[in-house]
Amino acid sequence: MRMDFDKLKKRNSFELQNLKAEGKPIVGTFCTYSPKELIYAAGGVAVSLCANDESPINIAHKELPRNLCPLIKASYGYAVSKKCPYMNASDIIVGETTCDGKKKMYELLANHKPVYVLELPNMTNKRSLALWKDELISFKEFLQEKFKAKITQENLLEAVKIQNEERELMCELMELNKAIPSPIKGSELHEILFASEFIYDKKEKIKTLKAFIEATKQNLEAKISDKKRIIITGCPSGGVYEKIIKQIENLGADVVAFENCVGTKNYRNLVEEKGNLIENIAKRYLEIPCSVMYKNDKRAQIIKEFIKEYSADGVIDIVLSGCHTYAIETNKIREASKEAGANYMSLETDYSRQDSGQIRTRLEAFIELL
Ligand code: BJ8
Repeated sequence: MRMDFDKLKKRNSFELQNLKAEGKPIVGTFCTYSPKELIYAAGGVAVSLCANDESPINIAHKELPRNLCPLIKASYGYAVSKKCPYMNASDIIVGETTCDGKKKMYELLANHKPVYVLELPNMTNKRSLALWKDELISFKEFLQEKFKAKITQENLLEAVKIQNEERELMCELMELNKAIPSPIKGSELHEILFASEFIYDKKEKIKTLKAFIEATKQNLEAKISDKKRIIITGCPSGGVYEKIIKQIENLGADVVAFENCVGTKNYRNLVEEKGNLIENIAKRYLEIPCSVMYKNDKRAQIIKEFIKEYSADGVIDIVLSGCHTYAIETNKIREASKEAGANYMSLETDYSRQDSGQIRTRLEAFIELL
């Protein structure tokens, strides 16, 4: 069944070219805060941009500092080297004022591509919500103007509903791993989550998800398993998949959940379908428990809940080198993990392979301890 996701991903990367040829607006996104509902309501397609390997980082070093987060350098390197097909196909790139590195990268990126930056507030209070709602209204106007589109109550509601349905299914899929033993290997789940970001036909994606969930449910077996169960949290894990996620499995433990933007951060919380839709969209996105927010207490709470719900033995917090906000939150997440009865380890790393041996040794010691 997983093959269906791979096939769909491959086919749809070709389809992106067809969508472009048909005149569909293609909007490149970097972050979970990008309000996809507005893009879809404008008749556009939101595409995730490449940022998950070290190949373009040297090019980025010509303009960006070496000690910057690898995700930002890879994003920029891909953009200037024109090696990201999704970036090349994009009519506009949408960014948000999240961390400082990304903000400054967007300034440089604007020399290569049209960039629209949304001012994401730093807090989640009432005033911040009002600002964010205003930003979304301006973005809506921008999309209408740029793509000669009309965003109506009807097409926005349709976009909200389809995004909600996808979110619910993605959460259902991830939550299957609460079972013991977890039915989906962490590496497989990561690949599905990753691939699903590149499937543009929402209806087909929903169909494939439903079939996958059903097939997995039917194969659930109640067995005794002594495999240690690990939750991944922190920075996005796409660029460190081989040296962390795969390695954990090679060492005989299971990754049961991803509390990051590859996983649950992208899908938790629905947009309320009644009332003022722009305000509801603003509220939903402001709920994302990202470390860039002051104060981001929700993440520690979620970790505690996840440890119980997924019967986890350990939490591994991925900190990409140069990511100060996630690095600062490590103490909070360590405390939360301890409180909920799980062991904790933070792993600071970048996209290079230089520390693979060292990471394997640390993972080995951590898993032995569980
Ligand atoms: S919602 S996690 S995708 S900002 S890792 S670039 S924070 S220095 S990726 Fe992120 Fe949106 Fe938050 Fe998710 Fe900066 Fe940290 Fe690098 Fe980061």
